Amino acid sequence: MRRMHLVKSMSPSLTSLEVAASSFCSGDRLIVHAKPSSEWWWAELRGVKGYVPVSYLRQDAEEEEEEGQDPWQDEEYFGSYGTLRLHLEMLSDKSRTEAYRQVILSNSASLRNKVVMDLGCGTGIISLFCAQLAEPSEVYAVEASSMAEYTRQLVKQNGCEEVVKVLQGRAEEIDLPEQVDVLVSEWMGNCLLFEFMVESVLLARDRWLKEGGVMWPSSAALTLVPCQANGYYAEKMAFWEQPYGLDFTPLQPLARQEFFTKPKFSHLIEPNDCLTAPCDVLHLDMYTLQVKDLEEIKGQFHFHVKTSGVFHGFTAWFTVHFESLETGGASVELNTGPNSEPTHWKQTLFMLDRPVSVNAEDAISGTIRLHRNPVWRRHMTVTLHWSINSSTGETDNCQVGTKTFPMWR
Ligand code: J7C
Repeated sequence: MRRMHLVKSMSPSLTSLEVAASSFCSGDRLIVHAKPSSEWWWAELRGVKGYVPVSYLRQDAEEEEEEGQDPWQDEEYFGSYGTLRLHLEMLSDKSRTEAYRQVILSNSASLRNKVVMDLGCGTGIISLFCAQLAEPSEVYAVEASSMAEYTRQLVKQNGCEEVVKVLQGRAEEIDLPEQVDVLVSEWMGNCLLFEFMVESVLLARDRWLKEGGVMWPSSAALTLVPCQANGYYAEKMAFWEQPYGLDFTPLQPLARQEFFTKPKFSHLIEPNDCLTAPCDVLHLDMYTLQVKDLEEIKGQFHFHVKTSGVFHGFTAWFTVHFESLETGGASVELNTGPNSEPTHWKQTLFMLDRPVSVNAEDAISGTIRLHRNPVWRRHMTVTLHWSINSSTGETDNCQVGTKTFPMWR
């Protein structure tokens, strides 16, 4: 982790410093890269690295402020789920909500007399489906936000209070009177993991799921495709080429920084804008996945371009699977990709800094790395590394690139 520190007084004589080329002054902000001893830290100032005496440093006010903050930002997070806006968005998403309904319906016989936990139940829709479509003995509907008070009313209003017990609190902190047969949750965020609610699900699994119990979803995959994004590129970048007949291209570096640094959530890619067949780059098994695995997740891809076009970036989406409890029953899938009905997650677009023309049969291969923010636990960065190998076989026609996208910090 890089930490900023302010220098509190003039630098001492630097004779003992390895890099004495740069002295520092009161008020300079150093980036501390490592703290190998309590007296000397390895730091950087204006691009020059060296050891600095700790006694001459004081902590940045900004950092001090950050230290008092909750790395999970729960107040803000659960605050936003205490209002209707997000619940309306989730409930209005038919593909999402119907997928869970279908899971309950197609497993209704097996759910008889089972104990279910619905983690992050929101307005309680999944719990209500359970009570309505199956005959579980108990459904524990766990919700941390203040919406839980209303959820309790909704359960009563719909005559399900005998079966559905609403528990308000963080899933990590609540106590259930018994272990559960089924742990169901709708925890997926943008690009699957953003929000990292999945951590709460894994902790609940380890604490409350019976041996041999069922996880819904049972697995998840992240899919990637190299794509064109002509509309978005024109709107944010090509625009500066000739507005009103004038040359505004000096603003393009700024535009790149402002619009292409972070991924674009809520992108809807047309199937025709996919330059290749998509490829699953990550696969999560909800039975074996561990919290520590979330820190860094890596995947690979190999694509073959179908038809010539402009490679503007990569689009990502996810799919989750729900295994069937019924013998021979088909598993249910919720796919948020361009060949399925659009969901409220839409897709996530990662724009390259510069578009690249590609031809049919060119190969695009590389890696993806999801790196969870070590401080802000609901955030991550996505690093894409790619190389394009031309089908014409020209040796100098291999282009490589790397780009790291913060989501959001
Ligand atoms: N404990 C209880 N409720 C939670 C937790 C948790 N650890 N994490 C998220 N929620 C609730 C949140 O308040 C909201 O109603 C829903 O789960 C989030 C669904 N978000 C999503 N991306 N699927």
